Amino acid sequence: MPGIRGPSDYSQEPSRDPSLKINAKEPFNAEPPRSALVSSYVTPVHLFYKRNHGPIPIIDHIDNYSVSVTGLIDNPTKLFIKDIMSLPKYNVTATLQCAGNRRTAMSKVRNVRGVGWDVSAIGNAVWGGAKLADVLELLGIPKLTSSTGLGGRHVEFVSVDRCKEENGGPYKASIPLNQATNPEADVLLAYEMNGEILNRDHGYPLRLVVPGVIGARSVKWLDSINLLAEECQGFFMQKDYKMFPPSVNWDNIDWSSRRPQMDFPVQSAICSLEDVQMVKPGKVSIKGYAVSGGGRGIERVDISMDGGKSWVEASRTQKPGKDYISEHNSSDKWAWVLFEATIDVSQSTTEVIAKAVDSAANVQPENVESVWNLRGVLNTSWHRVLLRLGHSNL
Ligand SMILES: Nc1nc2c(c(=O)[nH]1)N[C@H]1C(S)=C(S)[C@@H](COP(=O)(O)O)O[C@H]1N2
Ligand SMILES: [Mo]
Repeated sequence: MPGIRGPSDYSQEPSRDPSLKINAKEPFNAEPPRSALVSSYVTPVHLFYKRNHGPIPIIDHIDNYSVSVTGLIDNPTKLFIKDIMSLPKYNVTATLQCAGNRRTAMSKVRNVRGVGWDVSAIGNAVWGGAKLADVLELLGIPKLTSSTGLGGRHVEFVSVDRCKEENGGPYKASIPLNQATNPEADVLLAYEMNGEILNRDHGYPLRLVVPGVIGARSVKWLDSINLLAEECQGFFMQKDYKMFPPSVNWDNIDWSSRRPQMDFPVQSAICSLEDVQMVKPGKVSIKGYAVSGGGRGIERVDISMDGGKSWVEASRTQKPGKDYISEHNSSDKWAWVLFEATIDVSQSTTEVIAKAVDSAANVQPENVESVWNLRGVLNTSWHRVLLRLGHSNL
């Protein structure tokens, strides 16, 4: 098959924006600077974080490219790009977030394993493609199905890439069939990002986008779709991206005791300031993002300057643009909110805290200690930045 490259052949990587902060070179893992992240509601493709576990596949000969559909389905078949493009096209604005976002801050409490990320392993894009529910219907599986006649209850997505964690095999993940066949879940087989053909880094020619769910389930470079009785047994579903309490360590870990992480929790971060930032006395603008998983929108974002004793509400800066609206446009419940507040700084040091509340009244946890876990996933603790008055300006 064209495009397959060994798990350590990095000779043909695409070129990337030089402003990205590289957290790992091979595989390529990079995030934009904080301030660039919140300068637009829709994250430009070149600034969108890139999270990989192997070399980027090369898939050309697009007319020959197909996704095989196998497993517990009556008519195993092959899907070509033209089959997917013949279905109604949807543009879904959805925020993709890596479960490892903000891991670096978690590892400062106690060391964790995984690529270090600041607060920008997240981005908001307009994904264009066919709804998975329509694709499965085309293959004979009706909408809102939880089990196929042959007992398929999970849909597995297997990639073209090759990863060390899978012993040189492809990246893969699965979602439950009832989510896959629910048109309201907005799961897409996407071939566009922000109105352009998907680029190589983000899954060209076809990727899965599972809105509201950790990025790890949005498999890039699709090779096959399999109907399974059980969830995918791949590394990233079974030996990674699970939720463990702070008491579990590498000696007592029991992977089988936990479920794979799916929906991400409520999250926010201040992006106009670094963790420790020199400022002039007077007005300081606070800008950032807030998002929640599972289609739960953001209710509000609170800002504190006294360790959480009192709070003021931030305002929403950017409303969804009209840029990519098509005839099948969906709502923005999967997308982040950008917020802004102006504070007055007079003390020599001030800690500024942001915390978001989602539509189900879920709130970010106060301390990173209470959510610490050995893999360093889902650090959603209150985001804190320390402002110091710059002496040269006094
Ligand atoms: N085939 C494949 N799909 C993948 C990955 C990967 O390494 N290989 N990484 C996953 C993870 S962990 C995340 S967070 C998102 C990142 O998507 P992006 O690089 O488009 O931002 O892709 C997911 N899909
Ligand atoms: Mo991720």
